[in-house]
Amino acid sequence: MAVSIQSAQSIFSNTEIASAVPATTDSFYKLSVEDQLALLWYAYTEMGISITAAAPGVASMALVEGVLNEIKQMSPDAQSKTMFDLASNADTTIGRIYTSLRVNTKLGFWYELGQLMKQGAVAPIPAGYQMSAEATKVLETIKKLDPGQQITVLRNTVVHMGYDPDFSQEYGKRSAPRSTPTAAAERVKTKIEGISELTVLSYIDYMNAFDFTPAVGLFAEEGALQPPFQKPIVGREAILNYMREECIGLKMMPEQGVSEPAEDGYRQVKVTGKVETPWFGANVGMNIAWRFMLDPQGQIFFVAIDLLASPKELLNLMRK
Ligand code: ECH
Repeated sequence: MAVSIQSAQSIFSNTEIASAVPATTDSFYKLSVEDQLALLWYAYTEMGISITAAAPGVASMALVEGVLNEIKQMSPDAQSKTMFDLASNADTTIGRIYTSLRVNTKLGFWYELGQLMKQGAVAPIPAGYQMSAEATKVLETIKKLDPGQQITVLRNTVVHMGYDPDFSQEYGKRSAPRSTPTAAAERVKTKIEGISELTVLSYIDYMNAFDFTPAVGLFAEEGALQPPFQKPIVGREAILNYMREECIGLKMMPEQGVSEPAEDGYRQVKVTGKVETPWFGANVGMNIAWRFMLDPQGQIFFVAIDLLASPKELLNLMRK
């Protein structure tokens, strides 16, 4: 059988991913919108991991200052309704603006709103609000997840708010802004125990320097990148767009890996380690696996990024 993106998806298939994340997200969406907002508030305030106030250079907040000011001027009821509308994907002006924002700006928007709620400048979740038994259960589940999984659930809910008339996860849809890569003198060369493939080492080095053009140059023309819990993003242009949107400020710390020949001159490489997001910095290290399929020319034909079920999985470098 020839190697295809579909067949590559199942390399190292014994990798245990954090399936609690999609499961919890599904049960979250079954709750009423009031419960969803209350749950997010409690999760956010009770999780005990602190968010880095100004994830620098990440959120262009100028874009949302206007909306935040508008919300501040509203009556408390209108403020609560605005949040309700965002969470229920209602077609409103703010919902449309929100949808047009970059992922990190959406996160920044809610971060600011959360601060304003804490200060009392924006209506908080009504004191004494009683969540349903079901919502309490979902909250308890979230509290038991490891921090990397908790912030993934939070992030997913924020990304899906707002009104999108033609909702799609396509990254080719609009182009993301370029960023400034780290200067050559400040870059560090990654070492990964068990890995000597230059493609893999260069991938991590370019990603850590936010130098996305050469990072994408490591992919085969029709290569694919599959983010956690998502479908593969196919083709260099779409991958570049995705990286510009999602990878600014990420710190990748691969630790160990294995590399083995696969069929037709391909090679499969699995690397495990930690990734930090600028929002939580060293407070949250996500346990990650990269499963690469390199083509006979050494280009990245496919790479899946998995959020691992537990730290124990970092040591699972077995084939299959
Ligand atoms: C309040 C109540 C009302 C409702 C809401 C509220 C506010 C919520 C707030 C939430 C903030 C959440 C945040 C979450 C950030 C999460 C970031 C994550 C990043 C993961 C990145 C990974 C990267 C992996 C990758 C690698 C590659 O090699 C290729 C690319 C890529 C409380 C007011 C809503 C404020 C800030 C989880 C795993 C390694 C795939 C990207």
